[in-house]
Order: sequence, then C-alpha cells, then structure tokens
Amino acid sequence: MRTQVAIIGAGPSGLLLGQLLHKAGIDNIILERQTGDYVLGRIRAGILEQVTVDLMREAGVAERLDHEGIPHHSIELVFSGKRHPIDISGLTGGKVVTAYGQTELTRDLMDARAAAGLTTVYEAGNVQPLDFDSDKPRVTYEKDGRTHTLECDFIAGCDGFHGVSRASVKDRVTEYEKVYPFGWIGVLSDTPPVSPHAIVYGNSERGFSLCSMRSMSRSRYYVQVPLSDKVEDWSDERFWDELRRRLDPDLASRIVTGPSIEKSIAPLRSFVAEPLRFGRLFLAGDAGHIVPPTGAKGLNLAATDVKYLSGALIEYFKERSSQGIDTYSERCLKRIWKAERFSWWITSLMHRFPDTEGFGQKVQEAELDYLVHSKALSTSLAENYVGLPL
Ligand code: RFL
Ligand code: PHB
Repeated sequence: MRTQVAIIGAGPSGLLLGQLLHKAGIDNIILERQTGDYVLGRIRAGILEQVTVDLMREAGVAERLDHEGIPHHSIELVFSGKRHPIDISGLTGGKVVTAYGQTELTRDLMDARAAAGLTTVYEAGNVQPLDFDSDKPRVTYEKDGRTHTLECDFIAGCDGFHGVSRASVKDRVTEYEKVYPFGWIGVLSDTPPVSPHAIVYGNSERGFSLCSMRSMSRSRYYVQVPLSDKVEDWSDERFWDELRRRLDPDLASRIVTGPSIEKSIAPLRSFVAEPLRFGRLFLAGDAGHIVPPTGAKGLNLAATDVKYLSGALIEYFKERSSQGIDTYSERCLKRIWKAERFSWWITSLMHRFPDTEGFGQKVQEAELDYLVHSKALSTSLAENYVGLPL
C-alpha cells in the first residue's frame, strides 16, 4: 500500500489532520491500534477554543458543532465558600469558549472520514514508523495475522502520550516533565448542569472541584483525589457528597445528582518533547505534549499542531516549499509552552498540594483574592482561557 501521508492514531489529532489533508486533495491513511468504539468510549475534553471551532469549520465538519455546541461567556471560581464570576467575553473583546464533547467531535470526524471513503485501519497491531530520515519512509503494522507495509512521503505521529511515534525517536528527544501529586476523578451523568452558563472551578480545603457540561441534560464533574485512590473507592454517593462539600452552599444545594454513566481517574501531568520533527516524521497533539486538564488546553493545542502541520504539508505538496515543515516544530513549541505555562499556573492556583505548608497556602489564597479583584490578572486568565492568538 502507498499513500502520501501515513497517520498513526485516530484520536482527534489524526482524524482532523486526515480531514484537512483530504480537503486539500492529499491522500492519507490512518492506522489505529484500538477499535473505533473504544476511541469513542474515552470521555475526555469538553471545552473548545474558537481556533478549534474554526478549524472544524475549515475541515467542513462543524455542522453539528455549530448547532449543538454551547458558547460560554464566563467561568466562575469558587473559594473560601464564595463564587466569583470571571467575565471571559467582556475581558477579551467578546471571545467565547464552546462546550462540545471530544467524543462528539471525534464522532463527527469519523463520520466525515467514512462518508469520504477514506481508509482507517482499526486494530492495527505493532505499528512501526521506519526510514523517516530517508525520503522513502514507511510504516509497518500487523493485521489479521499478517504484516503489512504502508509506503508514504511523510508520517504524522498522532498517537497520543503512550504512542509508538515518540518512542521510536526516544534517543533524539529532550523531555520536560512535571508530575502532580494528585489526580482527578471524573463523573459523567445525564443530569442538567449545575451552571448552564459557566464552567465552575473550585478550590476548597478539601481540594479542587470542577463543574462542566456536555449539553443542557448531560453534566461532567471532577474532584481532586490522591493518586492512590481507585475508581472502586468512589461510589456515586461518595462522589456527589464530596463535590457538594467543595462548592459554596448555594451551588451545592442546586446540584442535580443521578447515576454516573462514566467514571474514571486521570493523573495530572505537564510534559513537552522537543523537537517535534524528525526528518519526515512529525509529532502532533498528545504525542508531543501533555498539559494538566485544568486550563482545558490539551485538545485545543492538538488542534493548533494539526493546523500548522496540515498547512506545512499542503505547502509542500502544492508549492514544493519546505518552509512550513522546516519551521513546524518551532512554531508549535512557541504556542505549546505558553499553554504549558497557563495550565501549570491555573493548576497550582486551584489545587491543594499535599506538601504545601502554611506559607504556600497563604500565598495561594492571596493570589486568588488578587485575581478576582484585579482586572489585569483576570484579563490574563481570560485571554489564555479563550486561547492565545495563533
Ligand atoms: P489521543 O486522543 O490520545 O489519541 C491518540 C490515538 O492514537 C492511538 N494509538 C495508536 N495507534 C496506533 N499505534 C499505536 N502504537 C498507538 N498508540 C496509540 C490511540 O489508541 C488513540 O486513539 O491524542 P490526540 O489525538 O493528540 O488528542 C489529544 C486529546 O485527546 C487530549 O489532549 C485532551 O483530551 C485533553 N483534555 C482536554 N483538552 C481540552 O482541550 N479541553 C478540555 O476540556 C480537556 N479536558 C482532557 C480533559 C483530558 C483528560 N484526560 C483524561 C487526560 C479532561 C480529561 C479528564
Ligand atoms: C470537561 O468538560 O471535561 C472539562 C472542562 C474544563 C476543564 C477540563 C475538563 O478545564
């Protein structure tokens, strides 16, 4: 088999890249380790920046997003038992973020890919990117008991944090990493969101909490938990109790509870690999970087990588210019580090750190108070939350 761009991974990065390349007439094949249902079953991001929405439009797959996505003009911070709205739109000249689940975005991209008759090989085993330092790269994989070879011009490593792409250049990568001493347990439930107009971030002496949503009838909530906790430790009842105890009394009394339809624990990590290009192999999305979810940046950063990468590949095939691919890594990393900084900052501000003593705690309280009373710092939060300009 031969294609112009071999894409490893059918998460949002790989699917969006495939769609943008297809629209530009560039042929691509995606190799995915899991089944399509498995990919759709992973409940992750929920908040899209305008850049991501625009990219979905550019890819011609935003019809449902434009109908069902819910714009948010503000977020709320809860601390010391009180709510503090931050007028994200007012502070950014009218910008918004959009609530639309990663699952829905993935489904839209999968449907468009199927409708266009493009090839995605699901359950591809032992995928190996090879010869990407030459001008004849290839990817081998196993399927139905046979080894297959996919020849190509470029390989896009869109295979997430645990993928094979970054692993295959391990000795050429510098890794920057920070692991946080806690995780989040998340619950999805078919109940109306407690705050349909804002995403609520809470910092209480019991730890972080987050109230988000997927639609007017589907909510997504998280609470900070020790890394040693297991999902089995958290009955629905315990989760709802704990969430209420971390919010202000008014919000707590308005939470509509119901059975969880998904419940999972995710560790929090900051990670960047440098560079993101190795000859004819590129890393994009979580394959190259991870942010803790507090700033809602992971999927959005993946979308920006894909914007730069698709642009670079289109330029190469249409204009025979290598300018875009030569500057890909540098351009992405500039934006990635700004999002890393923001995600680290808001994570540090909103969580309880087990090893933080009196002084650190008092400084955190002072910063929260400063934030909600300072237009300068609120504006900084707002402009990062809606996404920095490309
Ligand atoms: P993915 O989604 O991990 O997809 C990678 C795909 O590659 C496949 N794969 C392989 N395929 C072939 N061969 C191999 N050897 C392979 N190894 C892996 C995998 O099966 C998978 O299908 O990476 P991608 O596409 O880069 O997308 C990144 C996003 O998924 C991620 O950044 C976001 O979910 C992060 N995130 C959030 N981002 C936001 O922008 N806004 C949010 O509100 C937000 N909330 C979140 C989040 C992530 C969370 N968790 C669980 C980490 C909330 C949470 C709780
Ligand atoms: C979500 O809706 O899952 C969500 C929202 C905001 C975040 C992280 C996750 O910061």
